[in-house]
Amino acid sequence: MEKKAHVAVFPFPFGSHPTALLHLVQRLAAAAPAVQFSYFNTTNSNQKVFSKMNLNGYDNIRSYNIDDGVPEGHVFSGNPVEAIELFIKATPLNFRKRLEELVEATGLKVTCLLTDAFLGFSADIAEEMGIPWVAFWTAGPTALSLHMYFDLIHRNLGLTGRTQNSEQTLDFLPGMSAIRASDLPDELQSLDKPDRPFSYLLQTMGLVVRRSSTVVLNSFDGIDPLVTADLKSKLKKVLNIGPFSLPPCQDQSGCLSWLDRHNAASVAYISFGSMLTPPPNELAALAEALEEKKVPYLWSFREDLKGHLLEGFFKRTSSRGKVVAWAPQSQILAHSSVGVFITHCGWNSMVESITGGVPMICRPFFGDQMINRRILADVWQIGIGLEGDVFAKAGTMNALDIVLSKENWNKMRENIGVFKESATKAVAPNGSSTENFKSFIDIVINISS
Ligand code: U2F
Repeated sequence: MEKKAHVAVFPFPFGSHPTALLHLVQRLAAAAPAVQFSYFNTTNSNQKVFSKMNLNGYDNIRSYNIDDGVPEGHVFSGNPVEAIELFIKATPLNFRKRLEELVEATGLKVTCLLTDAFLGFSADIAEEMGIPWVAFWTAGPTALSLHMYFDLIHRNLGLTGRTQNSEQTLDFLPGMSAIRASDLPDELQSLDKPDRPFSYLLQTMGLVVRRSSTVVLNSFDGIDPLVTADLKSKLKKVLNIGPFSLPPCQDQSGCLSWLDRHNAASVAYISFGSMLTPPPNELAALAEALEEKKVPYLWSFREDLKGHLLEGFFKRTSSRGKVVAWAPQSQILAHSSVGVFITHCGWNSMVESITGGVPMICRPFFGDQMINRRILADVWQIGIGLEGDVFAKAGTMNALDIVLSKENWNKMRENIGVFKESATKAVAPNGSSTENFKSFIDIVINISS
């Protein structure tokens, strides 16, 4: 019987992770129309990502709903980690069960497992099935490397909590001399037991990712060459296939035409990604700073405006500010009117800012964001952090002054230009990322194993 390539895809259903993976699947499905892609995701997340992306005509992508681990009638406490932990507790059974049902019902064997790298249990599933595990790491190479060096970091720094050894640098690791212990995400700060499921998931991933046949990143060879070379020496195969932007939403609120009416490099674009909102006191401080400096702003603000603490600010400043619930971010960052991006330093946002050539003001919160801030502010010098690492009125006004001053802005633009040039080369025909994507297709559609 002829064997057909069938790729089972497991996303991590939070933040931009599932969209980023579905975007990759879409590109693969376009390049390999004879291959079947089965995308297993929680019902909620499936609804969200499939409504955001136009997959009309992609008959070779099918979605399947899996259990999200939320007990019936469960009332959430408001802590965003709760949904993540419930989901993790339901893994890997939820994925396995649905996958087995599908194979049994269709007789279509799985020939490759393509998953978010967070889902380290995929190593076992792929091994049992005798197929390759291709892991998509949605953040940057330094964060991946830090997870892989988890044991060594703990041995060298003797970490027992965030306050300890905070200024100590990680200069014992290749390409990490600027990173400080305090930049490490919580998941790497202490040796956690399975009672903290997210930390446990990531710590496990750091160990098992070596078993993947390939790790794919939204990065390019010009970024962090030392870290990337080290990753290449430790992993079986590393493919930088970026930079790519996640598909932007429709510009229903007219953000781009609003930007057209502004001077070059004058507007502050503000977004904290797909999961975060700064605490109320920081939101107020940021708003006060923007108002006092009279900086035109475009704010992607996911909260309900009615009765919100900032409702008055948005009304008062409506002649020079625009607030939208979700913005076509990559297009905004490519617009010449945007002078600064006020960001949480999520990896995709950072990549889009580099591609658009926009200097950043950083307010990182968790995960890899502190690492990204350290690199982009201290090493690449394409943005700056905030005094005390939080939004306070004076510090934010100061940061706006620094980034928007002609001399600093030009210098940062020049620094970004170096990355932009290497990014452009990477995705050009015959560029490294273009070639790596071709290898990625070959690996994913190969059915010899
Ligand atoms: C998690 O980050 P997020 O998903 O919160 O943030 P990003 O990686 O920056 O991705 C946000 C994406 O959402 C898009 C934006 C990015 O592609 O263009 N977007 C948009 O289209 N419109 C909007 O109004 C706002 C955003 C995590 F929190 C980070 O620490 C990780 O680095 C990241 C990747 O693993 O995932």
